[in-house]
Amino acid sequence: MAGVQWHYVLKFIITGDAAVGKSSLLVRLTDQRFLANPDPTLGVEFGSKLITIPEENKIVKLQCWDTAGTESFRSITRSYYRGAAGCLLVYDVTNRQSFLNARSWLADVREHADPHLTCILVGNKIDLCSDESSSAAAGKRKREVSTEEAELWAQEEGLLFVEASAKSGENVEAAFERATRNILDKVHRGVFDDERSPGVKLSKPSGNGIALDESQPRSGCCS
Ligand SMILES: Nc1nc2c(ncn2[C@@H]2O[C@H](COP(=O)(O)OP(=O)(O)OP(=O)(O)O)[C@@H](O)[C@H]2O)c(=O)[nH]1
Ligand SMILES: [Mg+2]
Repeated sequence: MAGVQWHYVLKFIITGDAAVGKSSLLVRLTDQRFLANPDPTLGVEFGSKLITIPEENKIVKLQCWDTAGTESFRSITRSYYRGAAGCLLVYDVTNRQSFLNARSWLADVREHADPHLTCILVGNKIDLCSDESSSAAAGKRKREVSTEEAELWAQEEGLLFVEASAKSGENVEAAFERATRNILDKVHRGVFDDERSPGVKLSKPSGNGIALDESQPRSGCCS
């Protein structure tokens, strides 16, 4: 893959209630770090990351729009859903209301994003309930959403599902990778394509400034 910057660019959105850890998941993905006191997102934030899908020998650039969970920004953030190929629908496993509210975030996504979008339900903050017996003593919150309940709802809605922690990093990259594999599978089956799907772009042999494999012929107006 020498010389190739990316084979696909995919647009992702990250949505869910305020304070469930959306920005923290994105910072973990892009910078491999955890901010204990991040600022709430005012509108949208952006992050991008190259990931490799080894079995396909492909480099994928994820362009991620991290949206505010605060209700007052909802009409602004909805406008960023358009054309997204992937969505991380995030709730906090220690906050049941954030799981219940995921239904209305999903309804919004389905109304405004590509109908073929791949959505992965992410139960964040599992570090807080890694050891339930000592969590009360340590002043930690207890789990309020079981893995089984969330998994069942995800199945009913046709969502992928994973539990993760932006704090420890557990399953964060894996969540994006699972969604990416699912999107690439849709690309191979023709569900998404470069022409019709604004959130999916394939590298082209010329004209867009992308460095290509040395073995590919180069084109140019003056050669
Ligand atoms: N223990 C723990 N805390 C987390 C985790 N992820 C985020 N937090 C904390 O949860 C709080 C909210 O995190 P944010 O990433 O700002 O949440 P958000 O979903 O982006 O919130 P908005 O931008 O307001 O919608 C912060 O105090 C984070 O440090 C996690 O995996 N574990
Ligand atoms: Mg945020």
